[in-house]
Amino acid sequence: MMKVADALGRMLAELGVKQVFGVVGSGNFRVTNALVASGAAFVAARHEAGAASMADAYSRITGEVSALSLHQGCGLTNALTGITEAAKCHTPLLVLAADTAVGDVTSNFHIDQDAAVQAVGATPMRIHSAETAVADTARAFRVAQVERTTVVLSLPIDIQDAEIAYPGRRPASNLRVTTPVISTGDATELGEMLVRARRPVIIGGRGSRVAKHDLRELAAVTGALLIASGGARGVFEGDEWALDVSGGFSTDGAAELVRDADLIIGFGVALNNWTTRGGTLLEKATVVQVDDRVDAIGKHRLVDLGIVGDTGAVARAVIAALAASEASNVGYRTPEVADRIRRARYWSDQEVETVDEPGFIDPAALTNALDAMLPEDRVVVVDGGNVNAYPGAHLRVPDDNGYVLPLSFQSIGLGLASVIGAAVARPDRIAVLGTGDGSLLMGAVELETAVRLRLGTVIIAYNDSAYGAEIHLFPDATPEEQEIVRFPDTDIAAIARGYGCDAITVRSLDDLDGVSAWLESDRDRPLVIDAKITGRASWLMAREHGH
Ligand SMILES: Cc1ncc(C[n+]2csc(CCOP(=O)(O)OP(=O)(O)O)c2C)c(N)n1
Repeated sequence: MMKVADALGRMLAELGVKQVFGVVGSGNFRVTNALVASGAAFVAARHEAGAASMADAYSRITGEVSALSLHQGCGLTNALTGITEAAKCHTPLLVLAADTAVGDVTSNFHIDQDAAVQAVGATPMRIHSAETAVADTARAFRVAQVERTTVVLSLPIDIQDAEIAYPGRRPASNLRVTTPVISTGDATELGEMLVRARRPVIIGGRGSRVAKHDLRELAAVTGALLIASGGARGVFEGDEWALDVSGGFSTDGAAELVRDADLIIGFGVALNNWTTRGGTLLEKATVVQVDDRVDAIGKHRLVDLGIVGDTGAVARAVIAALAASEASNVGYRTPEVADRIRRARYWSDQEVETVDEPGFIDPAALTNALDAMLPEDRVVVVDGGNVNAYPGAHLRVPDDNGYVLPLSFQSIGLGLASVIGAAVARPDRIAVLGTGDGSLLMGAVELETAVRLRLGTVIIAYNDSAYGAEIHLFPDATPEEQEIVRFPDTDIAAIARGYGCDAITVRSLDDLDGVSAWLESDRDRPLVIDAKITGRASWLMAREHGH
């Protein structure tokens, strides 16, 4: 006999949970220790909001279900923003949320956890009794894994404490999942559309990551150009016919090439306002959307043809149909376009007007310089705000495991915890965060976590002593009105050193010598770059808001 909490921890480890993030209180002490005793690694965050974003980033990069362990009630509410972000991004995440004992509605910790979870778009599940707890938990793990959802499994503390026998036959240990496939007729039709097109473009979203090699092959046969959505940046990196990123982060030249397409096929991509620049990139093209979720088709943009199917299976079926008919197409792949792609691919090659203001560094010049200095084998994580375009678009990424954009909820402040999750997921790479001072300070307490984990992570704080986005969104505001979004200059480097980080203050490119020195050090702690930047609107802000 064993306690339910011990059985659940052991079974989740057996099902494949390797990594747990959380903040431990009385309600999740036992289940978390059971996971650790069965081989899972645990990272103690300093705030549940941080733990949630760490788990989210970890699972985005690895594709594995990680666990987020929370105390009942307030542990869950503290984590809700990160849980919302994960749910919106379809991160396969299992939240183990302790809950008050069944019927104990007068406990201080009591809230209606299922209603809270439902409200933010995650999937509420719970263990219902000691007898069903193991099966309930296995089901929750499977739903998170197979449906790619964020499941919050509530664990009432009285049920956790009950005694059960560990089951001999484990649920879900033998699961086969069949993916939807496309008929030969539909594959042939899609193939014909592609070979007829003169300027076809394939946009790959996060759902294209599993199909990236097939999509490169399909694009090669049909003369299509390739480009990633923001969320999937890096997915086609290295292909000579691929542009970097579609939408808000596009260079002008890349946006032009997408806008001139006569056929656009989105694979596993939402085609939202960011990826399509409010739909303007799709206006001239016939648009096809391939996704394994029917509710994704036409959700953000109406499309001419929707195909519900596994992105890889669809790509392979179309390649086979084209091979059978021996059809191929030069399409968009002309020498002139090759030259345009080379010039338009990266932001770091674009002319960007820089501002010369003594004592402050231009954020574009800073980012391009860091891009050249930092090792290419990296994971880039990007926070929100006015400055987000610089790390988001100027720092190059090696592949689709090298980029995390925790902005599905457009919440600022998730960057620091996300970069910690990314660094834990990819200890072989250098993790780099680009964040504003406002965003960083929202979750700065996790600097301690990064130091404790000895993460050699680079944190670029674009410090304009303001919520810059709000200043540039309201250019006609009076100085008095702007006061509510301006702050005194904060010595972020000193704060970071206080937590145990290495830190430098940067006011000019010459100060980046400190980065070179750190790169040559043991890199056993984070480097925080407090970059005092010129406070101007980013090119993205200027384009979107016309100033
Ligand atoms: C949780 C949350 N609160 C408020 C906002 C509104 N908001 C968007 S950008 C921003 C300012 C961000 O400041 P900072 O991180 O310093 O970046 P900057 O805009 O200065 O580049 C705010 C408050 C938000 N998106 N998310």
